[in-house]
Amino acid sequence: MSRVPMLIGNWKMNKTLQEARDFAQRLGQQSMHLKPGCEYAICAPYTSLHLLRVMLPAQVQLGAQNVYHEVSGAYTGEISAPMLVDFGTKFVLAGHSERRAIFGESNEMIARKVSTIMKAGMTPILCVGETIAEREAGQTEHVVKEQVLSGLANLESGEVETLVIAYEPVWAIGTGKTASVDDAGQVIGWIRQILVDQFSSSVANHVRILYGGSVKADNIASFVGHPEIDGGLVGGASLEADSFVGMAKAIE
Ligand code: G2H
Repeated sequence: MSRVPMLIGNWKMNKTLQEARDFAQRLGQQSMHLKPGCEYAICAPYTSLHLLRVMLPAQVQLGAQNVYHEVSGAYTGEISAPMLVDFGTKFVLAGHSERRAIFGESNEMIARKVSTIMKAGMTPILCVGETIAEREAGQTEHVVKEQVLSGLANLESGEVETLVIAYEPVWAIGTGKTASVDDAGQVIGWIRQILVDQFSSSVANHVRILYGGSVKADNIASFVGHPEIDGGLVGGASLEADSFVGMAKAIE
C-alpha cells in the first residue's frame, strides 16, 4: 500500500520565541512548496508551541518532544498529554535516544508515554535505534526489536496502525554520519516484519516508519526513495526554514 510520506522536524532544545517567529514567517513565505501529498510537522520546545500554532502554515502540524504519563498532579517540571492537546499538538516524540541516554528513560517508561499520547488522541512517534557498540556487536536487530515491542506493549492493534516509528541509529545522530540507504532500509524492513509477526500485515502496512540521523536536503530523497522508508525525522537541518523547504522540495 502507499503510505503518505512525512517530514518531521525535531528542534530539540533550540530557538527563542523570536527565532521561532522568524522561522515561521520565513516558512510561511515559501509555503507553496509544501505539497498536499506529504505530511509535515515541527516538534518544538514547549515554549514555542503556542506561537507556532498561530504562525505555522496550515500544512505544517505541531509536535512536542516529550510528555509525562500522568494527567495532572504533583510532578514538578512535567507537562501532560491534555496540556499538549490544548495547544493543538498532533505528534509527540517518545523514546528519542537523547531521552534514553541523557534522561535515563527505560523501555517501560517509553511504553507508558506511547499509550498516554495515543489515548489523548495524538500520534506517538516512537524512536528506536542501536548504538555503535550494539551495531558492531551484531545486536542491531535484537535491540531494535526489543525497543519496538516494548514501546508498543500497551497498545491495541487498531492503535498501532496509526502510529509512526522513527529508526534513528544513535551513531548517526547529529554526527554528520548517515546510515546508508540500504542499511536503513534493511532495519526498517525488519521493523515492519516485527509488526507483521506481532500484529498483522495490514497493521504493518499502515505504520509509517521514518529514518532519522543527519538527514538533510541533499540526502533525504535517497532515503524516501527506498520503498521501506516513509520519510525523515530531522534535527539540525530542520532549524532553518530554507533547509526545511529544501527537504520538502526534495521529496515532492
Ligand atoms: C536525530 C535527528 C532528529 P539530526 O536525533 O531526531 O537529529 O538530524 O540532527 O541527526
